Amino acid sequence: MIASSSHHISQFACRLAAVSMSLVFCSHSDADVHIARDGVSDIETVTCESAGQVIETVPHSEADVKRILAATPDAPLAGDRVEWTKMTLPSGIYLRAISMASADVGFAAGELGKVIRTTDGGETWQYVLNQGFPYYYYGCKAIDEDRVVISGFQNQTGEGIIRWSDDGGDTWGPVIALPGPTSIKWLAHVEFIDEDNGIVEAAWAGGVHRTTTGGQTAADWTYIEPSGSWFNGTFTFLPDKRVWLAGIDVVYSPDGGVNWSTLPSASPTFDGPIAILESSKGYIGGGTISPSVKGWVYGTTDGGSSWTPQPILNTPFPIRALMSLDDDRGWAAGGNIYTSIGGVWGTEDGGDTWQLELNTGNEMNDMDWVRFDAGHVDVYVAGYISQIWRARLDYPLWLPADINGDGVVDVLDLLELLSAWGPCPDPPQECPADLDGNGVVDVLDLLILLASWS
Ligand SMILES: [Ca+2]
Ligand SMILES: [Ca+2]
Repeated sequence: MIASSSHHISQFACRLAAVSMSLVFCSHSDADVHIARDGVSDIETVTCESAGQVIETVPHSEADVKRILAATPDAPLAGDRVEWTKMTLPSGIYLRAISMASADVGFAAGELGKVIRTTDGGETWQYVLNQGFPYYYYGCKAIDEDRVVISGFQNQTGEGIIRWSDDGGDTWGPVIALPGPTSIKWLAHVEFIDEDNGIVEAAWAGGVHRTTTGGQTAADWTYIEPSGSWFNGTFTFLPDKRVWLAGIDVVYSPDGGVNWSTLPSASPTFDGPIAILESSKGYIGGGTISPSVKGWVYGTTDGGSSWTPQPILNTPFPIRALMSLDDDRGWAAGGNIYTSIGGVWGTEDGGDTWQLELNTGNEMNDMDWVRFDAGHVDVYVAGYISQIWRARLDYPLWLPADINGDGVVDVLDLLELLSAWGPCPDPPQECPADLDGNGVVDVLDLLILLASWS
């Protein structure tokens, strides 16, 4: 069913126009978002733009997949400092989102109703859902190895939809349509900070749905429209409930999406993906595919209250996903399917310098990371077509109570603490067993150690 009368009229006008043209753009109620209907494949597409500068037209047809598969060369590695490895997965998937539940188990979702799963740490991926047209999934969040939610849209009804699995993707619950904007209801990325609190983007309406009750049914979600235009790319939802999304506007919520304010824009064109750490340091990116193909990243140290006056990174393709491990290590991924360009840029110094770590020759859309062991994390990037890459980085877990530095807190650390019992020696001698830094090794430090026992 068509969701609103204005939407219906727009579609009708497009159908008439499509008789003589394969792709026709019709003006929607919001001038920055355009709906069209492909006269050949009958897919409804939406374009996000501002003042004639376009960042994205989605979704894609089977013909797009065939053409891009034929055109994409094997991707060379950009350097040997960071080794990215291509994972093995089914061919022909327009991947939009990836989420790792653990070092072993993860999920990735894409267009034409496809979800794939790994159970071997990303090495291989297999289908757990393959609905086909008219289902498109642009968001995916694994809350744990069993519970995973996907978000997207139904291309015929125009509904924004989510779907849950409670058994690691073996079976899926009903397709749930979320009541939302009167314009374009389609959903993009989804994030949960715990099992109760989630946010899903109504990206093409500049809105969000939020839940504080797990989001299992449509009634668990509340719709809010902090922008009213469009958002693009990955967004941030921190455990402390701060939220940032960006597109035409940059919007911020301090409380899980209840209250919103508008922050300054970074780019004079428009913004897109946004990644902010708990320290309030972070990045915002964007780019265009028309009339020129290019991208950018700006930085912030105050949660987006202000941005660097100039880009800290300029790229030859739009940035669509941003992610930070800490204040120093971060990534910017993106690309453009229409010119077979894309990859991952990385920084190790908080955005002062960047290098192209991975040249995929195609569009990357989402990133995630997960701890592999006490000494390493796995970083993932996913995108078109059927591309998932993994980098395993040396990144030791910071355990203050790991006094002997072997990556675990155990009886050896306990013995060190007991042997250091009492007042700390005078500086510059170190006092590693004084875990709370109060100058004495005592029962308070013992409690900290026991609380972080491996
Ligand atoms: Ca230890
Ligand atoms: Ca102490």
